[in-house]
Amino acid sequence: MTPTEKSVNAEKSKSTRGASHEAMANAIRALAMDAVQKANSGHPGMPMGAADIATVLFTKFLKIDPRQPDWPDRDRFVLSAGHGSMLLYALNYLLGYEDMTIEQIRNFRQLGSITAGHPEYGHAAGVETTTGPLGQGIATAVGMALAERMMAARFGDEISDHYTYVLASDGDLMEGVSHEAIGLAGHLKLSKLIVLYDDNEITIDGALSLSESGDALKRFEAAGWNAARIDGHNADEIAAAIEKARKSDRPSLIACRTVIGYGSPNKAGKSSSHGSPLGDDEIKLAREKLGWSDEPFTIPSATLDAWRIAGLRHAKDRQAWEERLAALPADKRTDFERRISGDLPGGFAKAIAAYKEKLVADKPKWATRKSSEEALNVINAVLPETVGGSADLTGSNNTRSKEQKAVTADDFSGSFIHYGIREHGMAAAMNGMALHKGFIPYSGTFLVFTDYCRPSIRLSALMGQRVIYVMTHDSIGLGEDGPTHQPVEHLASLRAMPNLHVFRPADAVETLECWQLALEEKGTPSILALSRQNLPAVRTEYSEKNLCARGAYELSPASSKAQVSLLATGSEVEIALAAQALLENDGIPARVVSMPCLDLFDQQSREFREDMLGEGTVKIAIEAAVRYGWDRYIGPDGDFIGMEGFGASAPAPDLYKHFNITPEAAAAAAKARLADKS
Ligand SMILES: Cc1ncc(C[n+]2csc(CCOP(=O)(O)OP(=O)(O)O)c2C)c(N)n1
Repeated sequence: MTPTEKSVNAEKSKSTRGASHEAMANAIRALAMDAVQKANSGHPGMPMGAADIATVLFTKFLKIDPRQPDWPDRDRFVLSAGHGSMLLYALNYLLGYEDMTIEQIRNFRQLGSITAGHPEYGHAAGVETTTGPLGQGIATAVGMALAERMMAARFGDEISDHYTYVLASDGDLMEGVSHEAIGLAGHLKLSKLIVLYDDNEITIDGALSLSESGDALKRFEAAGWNAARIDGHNADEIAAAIEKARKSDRPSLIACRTVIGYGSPNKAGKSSSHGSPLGDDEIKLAREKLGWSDEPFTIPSATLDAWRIAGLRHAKDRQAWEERLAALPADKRTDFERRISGDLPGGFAKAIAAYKEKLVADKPKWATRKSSEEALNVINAVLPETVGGSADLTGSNNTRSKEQKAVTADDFSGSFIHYGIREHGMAAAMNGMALHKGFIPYSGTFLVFTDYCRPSIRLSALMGQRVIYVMTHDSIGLGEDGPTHQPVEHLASLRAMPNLHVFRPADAVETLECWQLALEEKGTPSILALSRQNLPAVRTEYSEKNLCARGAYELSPASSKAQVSLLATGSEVEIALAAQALLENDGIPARVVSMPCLDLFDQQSREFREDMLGEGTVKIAIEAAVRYGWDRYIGPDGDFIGMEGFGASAPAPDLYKHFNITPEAAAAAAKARLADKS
């Protein structure tokens, strides 16, 4: 008999009432069947198949307190297979999370309910991260497990000592990002990361064997994990495997062989139970098979009581933890609490202001990636919560400040992470660190490789997490590496993403101001698009105000009533200033507007925007990237100087000339449009 057949037979003989394991697991199954049926959409198969795993984990191990869902030292549970969201909602209702009422379960997938189709961070308590795009959950969990160890290195094991559990499906493990994630976790020996794999051998198209012949266990083992296979319907085996994994010195994979849609007589073990309601008739049969006689959305009181008692298991642990926190020296405790709240320390603004004064005096001609490095030397000295990193481009991204020590498997006290060439895994891990709380993650790669992190950047934005992406080599200005490395459409496509601030500073002062904005915004991720090439200082006067805060400001006014407004970002601000000089020389008053963040600019009042763009002037935008998105600023009378296609391999000055991104081209365009107008 296979493990599955064994457990299906065992199912018949065990009690399915009261407070038994079977009854508690069946409560999850019943709620999942009923909610999906009522919503007429959703995924019953996964919650039904994984109900035994979840019951053991949540009743015997998971350290949480539903009455204080954000207790910092709680265990994290990540439902990586987010399509099985009803599993998590059912658990949270059964455990007694206050916000997860039976009404919410009834309103599964409906507008305004907290029970969204896939678990969404910030909607319901106990949802640690948004999942649904497969692979993201497991990769995010790596960042959580890393943050846990890093907090322990700073505040002690008595303050940070929790596990990160993941429930992952075949799809999670097939997605490429899982490879990056398990590689990083194995390398850093994140031993408190435990992945429970819902090994049901079924995906949407049918049997997993249609598309997979690999050995998941060997893959994890090769990455430095422990791996075991168990019967995912045998509570004792599940408990023993988790127990063992918790003692391991490496991260652990527990492949739990399960039957998708367990309990459904005609759909169990089949892909038909994956993503559609079972149907009233089949639900009736499943209820009979499971010995479940209660009405839909009704849990027998003995079973519900057993779950609620399980939900209370760790209240004392939480209280004891609070006492330990209170016993910390006052400055340490305050620092911990501040970091968890996400507030910046008092000295931050002052340090930025002092450094800005120095920059204005020094007028350095640095590449903005170098300006960013210098800014980080100041920032990291006053913000102990920043954690830097790079996807193997540390010397190019300039993300490592002077004092930063690398994090290693033996020493988590450092604050710089060598993510390796794992951009996607890096971005997801940063989400995990931000969600965990206690850290502000930032890390770098080339701007062109935002494409390699985009699904995680999207989740940073959707979840409103303060993750800072330091993306250097931001245009053809990178030169000889050529079109594979030269972003052209990236700025436009990133700007299209809601709740993401794309900053493209022009010099050292703007870079510092953009860093300040990125750090001060708790609920929005930022991209800092930075140049490889050196740039002149354009901000030569001190302003206490952060001029980048409204997205755009007039950098250089016209000599008299302006006829032309030159709008530019980053490295092209220099070109705009030179074009202004050419125009002024020819008697055409022109002004330059630096636009380091179009996202912030778009949020300003209409008056501010019209005023800044220069009503009645001919508007010429200059950006070494595609035009997409700029027409809303330049209007029908303006023009755009930038890229029309991919770049080329050559020294940067040659490329700017070749692609006609020059002061002369901008001045000529302005004159031509002025002539059209008159
Ligand atoms: C990145 C991504 N691609 C595709 C999907 C659509 N999708 C949802 S579940 C799934 C696969 C289902 O197989 P499995 O992961 O084994 O889940 P199970 O059938 O066991 O519930 C797919 C392709 C998705 N959610 N995310």
